[in-house]
Amino acid sequence: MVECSLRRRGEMLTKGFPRGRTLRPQSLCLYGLLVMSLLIGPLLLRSAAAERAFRLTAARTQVSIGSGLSYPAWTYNGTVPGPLIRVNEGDRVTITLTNHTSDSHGMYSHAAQLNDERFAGPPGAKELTYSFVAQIPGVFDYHCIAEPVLDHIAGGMYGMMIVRPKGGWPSGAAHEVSLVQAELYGLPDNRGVLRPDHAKMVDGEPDFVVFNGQVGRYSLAHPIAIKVGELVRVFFVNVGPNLFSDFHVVGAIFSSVYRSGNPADAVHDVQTFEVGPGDGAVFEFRVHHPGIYMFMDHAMGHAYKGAMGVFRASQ
Ligand SMILES: [Cu+2]
Repeated sequence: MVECSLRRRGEMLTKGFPRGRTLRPQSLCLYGLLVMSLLIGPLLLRSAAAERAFRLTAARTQVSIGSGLSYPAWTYNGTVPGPLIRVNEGDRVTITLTNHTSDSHGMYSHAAQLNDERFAGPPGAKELTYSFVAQIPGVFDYHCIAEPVLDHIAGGMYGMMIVRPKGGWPSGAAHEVSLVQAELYGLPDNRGVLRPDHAKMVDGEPDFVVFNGQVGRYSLAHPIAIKVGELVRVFFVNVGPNLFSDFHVVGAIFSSVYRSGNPADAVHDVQTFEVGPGDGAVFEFRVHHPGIYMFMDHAMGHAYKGAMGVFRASQ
């Protein structure tokens, strides 16, 4: 069928060729393919965006924050942060949240431009679904939007969504790392279990500030391995819920920082960069010598409460 239709197309095209030139059947097929690709190529490019579906489950989970401490978290899929979600610019993204707990929960992706009741669903609903087109590239916060939102974010219902730009990141391939900064409010009891403290949340006075859910997750004993000279790309989100973060790597200067993770909003040769609660950034850098490179929230009180870690660079 395909061959016949191509031959017919080729025969029609021969009428337009100069006198004295003939086309063999193989040539007709090639010209047919060329014309078809010219006609439908743009359509294929436009439809290259994918349908991406993600299913999350809200749960009450006792999670470890390291150092023998734990707390009763609200989670997506049982982890804090929730799962890292990666899509491409232009993708249609469908989020489905299942909630079998007795609490209300929702899921708001900052990458979605929709009216906000879509993200919480009707009271008592056991399943929430919405779709959006990821129109803007970047690194985005997602979090629960059920009231009190402050407690739900501080309770662990947050994560990162990366929307990769069309055509990829301007600097090309890199060693990619994702870091989510968050605060924990409440001191541990004699069993090491944190008791969430709403008053401290309102006052913005956390007891712990963590990367990827744990105090000391990337300590000297558990560094992130990198190579001298390789491009390192850090996807960073500060989910707060209250504190600003001043992200810094000791001994490195960021060759590029993309505000909100969008390459259209880039600054270069930056020592420290502020990321407010509910915002994100992409940081790129290289180190020039082997050894230890600390990364931190340079507001030192935050670092002392846990917002610090270590890259270990080798040749
Ligand atoms: Cu929630």
